[in-house]
Amino acid sequence: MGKSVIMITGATSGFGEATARLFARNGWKVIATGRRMERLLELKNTCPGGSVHPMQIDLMDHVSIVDGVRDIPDDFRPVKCLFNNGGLALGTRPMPDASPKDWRIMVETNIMGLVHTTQELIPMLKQAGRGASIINVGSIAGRFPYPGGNVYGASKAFVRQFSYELRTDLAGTDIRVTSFEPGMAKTEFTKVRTYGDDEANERLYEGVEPILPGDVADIIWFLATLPPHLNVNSLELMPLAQVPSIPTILRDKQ
Ligand code: NDP
Ligand code: 8X3
Repeated sequence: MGKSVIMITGATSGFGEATARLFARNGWKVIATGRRMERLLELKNTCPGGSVHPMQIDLMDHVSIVDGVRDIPDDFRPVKCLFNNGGLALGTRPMPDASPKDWRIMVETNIMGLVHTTQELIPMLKQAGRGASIINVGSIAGRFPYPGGNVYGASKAFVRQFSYELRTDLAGTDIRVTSFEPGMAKTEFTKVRTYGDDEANERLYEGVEPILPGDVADIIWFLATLPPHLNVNSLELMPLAQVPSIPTILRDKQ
């Protein structure tokens, strides 16, 4: 039997990169995608030989997704696990000051990119048979609102609901679907959200022990290798230091 294959969106950094490295180390083949090809090549060159297929995809560009999937080499088929991880938040300003340009990028990436990638991969996941899975990255921001979360949080609420809808549409197939919803994690996420502010990134994680990319990789491994008759519908993960938020207006009255 050939090696199992995982396709990871957003494998150039953070959760995606750590997951790519873990799966490659453990004998899987990895289709690693993202916009930054130099990082994908670095990943390929530092993982076991032949384990990584780098694929330049912009999740905002449907055609690049279709072309990338079409060009998957035979020895990276069929894909058994799709890790829909690529995504971002842009901006921290509350409505109405937030930027419509940022909203569009978040919706195109976190929602449309994920949906298009999923549709392109379903035939191959069906072919992979028992044990196939789709793991979608939502966020605790899709459940618990916070000031400035607006469109980002809503895009992640979409991911959670879409995962449940997809699971329903795929009933009767071998494909499992999980909505994975992490909280505060130290990656490049906050740097991207603050338009490249390294200091803001460091400040946010000062004095807390956040989730680390390797923690997420371990959880994705657990999900992807569960016995094939099991489906984790959703998995919410926070660092111990973080709690589900309560509205400030109530907290101040306690
Ligand atoms: P990083 O910024 O470290 O990684 C984000 C990844 O997404 C990069 O590989 C980036 O690749 C990719 N990406 C972004 N936009 C696009 C695009 N248009 N096309 C293709 N790839 C894209 O952040 P994380 O690892 O933290 O983020 C991974 C996921 O986890 C995201 O969906 C995020 O919303 C979610 N999340 C993060 C949390 C956190 O606190 N860090 C908590 C909860 C959820 P490239 O730029 O090369 O294209
Ligand atoms: C990222 C988690 O709480 O920083 O999705 O928005 S949070």
